Amino acid sequence: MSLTLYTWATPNGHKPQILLEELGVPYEVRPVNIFEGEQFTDEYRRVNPNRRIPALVDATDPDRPPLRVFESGAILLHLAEKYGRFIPADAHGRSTAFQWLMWQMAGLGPMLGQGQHFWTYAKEKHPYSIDRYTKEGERLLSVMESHLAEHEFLADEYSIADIACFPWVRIHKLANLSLDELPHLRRWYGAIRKRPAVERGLNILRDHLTGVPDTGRAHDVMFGETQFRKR
Ligand SMILES: N[C@@H](CCC(=O)N[C@@H](CS)C(=O)NCC(=O)O)C(=O)O
Repeated sequence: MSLTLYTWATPNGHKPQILLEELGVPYEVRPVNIFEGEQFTDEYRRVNPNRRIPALVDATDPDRPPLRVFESGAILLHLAEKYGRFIPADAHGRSTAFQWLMWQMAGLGPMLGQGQHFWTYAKEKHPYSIDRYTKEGERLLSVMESHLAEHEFLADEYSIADIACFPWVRIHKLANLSLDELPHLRRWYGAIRKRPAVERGLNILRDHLTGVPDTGRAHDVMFGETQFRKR
């Protein structure tokens, strides 16, 4: 009876990797090489119908069939609630953590993801797209900056809200963004970065570097025909 995390070394994969290391519970890592198209196997579709990483299979309850959990935000919530940690106990604190978690899932992640795509990975550099996602990325980071000027962490105590946002702030340069003018965000980032569990979480699959290898195949799998044929 175990927890199995299907993941790859990307910001969305780092979120549950960090939380599982913070929790210190036993789990198994199954690498899914998204550059080689392993997310498109029939076996993996049964774990994640959306064919993306991460996904979790929770087979720890002997009285229930294994639960599959997809979407990184849902995985963080599932684990935090299961173990009663890294989620504030009181209603106000929980609501604040949920708000920042939703903000990350709907805003910070998708927008920096697009910024990273157009700035770093797109073969043709498209000024309008780069400008749009750079500006939106700057806006989102400034929202965090203002909040962190008055709060130590996003939801007052270190929580899944911070764990969700941290890996996306970490890759800001790939999205054409800078933290130079954001001292409170840098303070928050530094405090999280030096946590031993964060270091361990980032080291999982570290040799599979964040980023898309610059080969035609990886581009096709991630952004081209393969991506759209495999529904
Ligand atoms: N909203 C999803 C996004 C998952 C996602 O887009 N994962 C990327 C890696 S960061 C992926 O699996 N990409 C593979 C592909 O595009 O085929 C989540 O947070 O879990």
